Amino acid sequence: MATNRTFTMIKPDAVEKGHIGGILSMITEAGFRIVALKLTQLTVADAEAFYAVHKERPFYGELVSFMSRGPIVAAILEKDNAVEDFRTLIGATNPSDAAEGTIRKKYATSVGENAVHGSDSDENAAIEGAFHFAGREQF
Ligand code: DAT
Ligand code: MG
Repeated sequence: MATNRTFTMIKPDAVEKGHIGGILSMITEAGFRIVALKLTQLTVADAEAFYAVHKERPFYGELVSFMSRGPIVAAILEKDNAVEDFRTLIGATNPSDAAEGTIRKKYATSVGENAVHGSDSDENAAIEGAFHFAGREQF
């Protein structure tokens, strides 16, 4: 069953470059409501677990060290058709393939450091959101 929430992270590259405000503006201007929000940092173990599905891929080590190297912004977003519409808003994984008007087109610098995460299914959105936010932190 489709739900109306997704989970996102503004990744360490975008936080380091000062793009938190710009990215949150694109998100809210696209019609998403922020229902949970925090600045936090993934431990190496958190990043390994979050990206466990990629553990056999050659870029896994680099991905884990990148995602744990500095603060991220974690958020839960609400909108009709949230998961799919947010994937459209962020654009392709590789910013050189990302469409005009997408967050990755504007802010990402490489396939490895691509500014934002967006959940790929309703099930993962629920798991990823619950990892970061207690029920009383979700509005
Ligand atoms: P997405 O973040 O668009 O869902 P994904 O789930 O396939 O993409 O991969 C997760 C992250 O792993 C991605 O945001 C960046 C990194 N990654 C994926 N493919 C990569 C590659 N070929 N080289 C380096 N990093 C890669
Ligand atoms: Mg993915």
